[in-house]
Amino acid sequence: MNKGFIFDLDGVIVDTAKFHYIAWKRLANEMGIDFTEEDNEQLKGVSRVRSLEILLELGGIEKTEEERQMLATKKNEWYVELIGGLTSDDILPGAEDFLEEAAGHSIKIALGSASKNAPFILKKLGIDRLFDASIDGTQVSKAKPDPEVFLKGAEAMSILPENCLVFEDAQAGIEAAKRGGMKCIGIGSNEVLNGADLTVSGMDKITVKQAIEILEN
Ligand code: B16
Ligand code: MG
Repeated sequence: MNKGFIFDLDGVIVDTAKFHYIAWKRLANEMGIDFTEEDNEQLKGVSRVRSLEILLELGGIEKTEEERQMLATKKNEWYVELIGGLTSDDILPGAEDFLEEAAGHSIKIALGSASKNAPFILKKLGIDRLFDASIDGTQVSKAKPDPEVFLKGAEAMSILPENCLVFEDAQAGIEAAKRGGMKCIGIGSNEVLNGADLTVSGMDKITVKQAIEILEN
């Protein structure tokens, strides 16, 4: 059967969460909101607009639609500045080798990320060449746990959803994969992530052979 692997970006291939945190914290502090690293956990895998809503809820602050747009743009400008220095050294352990090996097994590879900056990040990391298809936050209207991003990824690779394996670090992403009828590898801690076919702490803790076995069983 033709197989496809679909990768989330932040938390699976690169740790951009730390840069999101710096930019959101700067914005929060400007508005007098206290924003901790623990609060930042709630924003992982969540869209930019929803992240801002969560931040405003934390601070008990209300803003008009126009003000929200302005704030989200401001945060993104800081964030883009921060990720401007990303290089291949920032790829998480094991991710690049895994991608290259999978391609060698004739497995199709897609990106399925909520980030509108995903194409820029892949370019900076120098791994855009390894993807057959890329679905990012600019191409979806429904956020994870809706399966839209992964279903579009499968479609773009011309692979049936049941023959796709998703790699995801956020609980909402695992749910999205399952709702889409796909197998899923959770990247992170077993204590936090539920419902994946297997959870490992990083891309260096799983082999392509193991991944294929999970997909085929
Ligand atoms: P942007 P992923 C997600 O990436 C991040 O985990 C999440 O924290 C962020 O808010 C979201 O992208 C949107 O990012 O502001 O760049 O469009 O995990 O889906 O790859
Ligand atoms: Mg993620």
